[in-house]
Amino acid sequence: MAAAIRYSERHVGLTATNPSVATLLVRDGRVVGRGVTARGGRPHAERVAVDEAGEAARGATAYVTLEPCAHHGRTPPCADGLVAAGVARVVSAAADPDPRVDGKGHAILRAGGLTVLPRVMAAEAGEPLSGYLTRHARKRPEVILKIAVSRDGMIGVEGRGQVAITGTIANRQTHLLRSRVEAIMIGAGTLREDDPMLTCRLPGLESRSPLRIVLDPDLCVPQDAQLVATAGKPARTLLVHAPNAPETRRRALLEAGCELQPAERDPEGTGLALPEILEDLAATGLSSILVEGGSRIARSFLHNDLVDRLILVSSPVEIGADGVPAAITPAEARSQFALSRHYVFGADRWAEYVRRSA
Ligand code: AOF
Ligand code: ZN
Repeated sequence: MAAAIRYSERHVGLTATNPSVATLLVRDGRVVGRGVTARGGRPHAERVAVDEAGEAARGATAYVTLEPCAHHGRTPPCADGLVAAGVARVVSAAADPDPRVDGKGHAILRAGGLTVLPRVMAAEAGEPLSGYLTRHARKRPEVILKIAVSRDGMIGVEGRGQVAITGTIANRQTHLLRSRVEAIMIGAGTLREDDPMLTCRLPGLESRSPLRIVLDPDLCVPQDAQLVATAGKPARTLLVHAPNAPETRRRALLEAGCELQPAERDPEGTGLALPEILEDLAATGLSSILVEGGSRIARSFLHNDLVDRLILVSSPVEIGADGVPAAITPAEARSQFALSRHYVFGADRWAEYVRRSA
């Protein structure tokens, strides 16, 4: 199961609206078939593994990181596929909260005469499935908030564009993170300041760039911004705007290849209502978002208690008193979240926190 869970990591971020699941078929101590949910979500992992194993699947044990599906979607149920292939035993990890599955997969397997061993390493399997599980449990995507902080607690300087805070290793780690999420989100302020690309630029992983989302109530993003100029080409660009954003801007941005999504303004009327935006994104099947914006968007997510994972990257660089302070200090992070991982990347420290379970 540990090997199956590692294999399931392969397509995390690439299978929306499905989770990235893996299946290993083992017979006589040898792996005879393996599968991971294909890019785009289909075929499912079990189908791929059974096809690879062919006749060798007969009498094998299937290790699956999520309960096999029971529904006729765009593909026939995986539980039926495992029965038909002659698999003898299924060891499964996480339960599938999708109401079309939710126990019915295991029931089909048992009715087909297979031995079923559920909930083996369920917690570990839940890690690569965390976006999918969060979307079902909270009706919104999993939110990862990443903040790079200088020694004196700043994230940049107003009006100075992108300021280098973290070093090469941490920056590459950020790109790796981008390759594993389904979307990246920033606010219009960061777009104007930094004019970022928000793509994954690790050699070989460029095609894993996620959807780029900008919260831009009045659609004031410049037409020559990189995110607009490259909309749809290396990656999609989605602009979330207030209902009364100017129609001329809407038309120009659609023409440039951007996607648009309306959202209500927040109660103060300065930004957009985050909980509703996330709910709408989840309804389209989006399971994970990396928030890489500035202080304002970070504060909104923290203030609305919408952060599932917080990543604080601390660098030795000094910015000075004209800097923009980070939305959260390491001390506040430690009191509000639980530290889950900690790495040293060159001169930088990369700390990952998770929501304290309520
Ligand atoms: C599996 N194996 O590899 C995955 C599963 O839209 P569909 O027909 O592809 O079904 C989507 C549902 O299938 C999804 O909500 C989840 O319950 C399950 N995902 N199941 O047996 C897989 N990715
Ligand atoms: Zn399936």
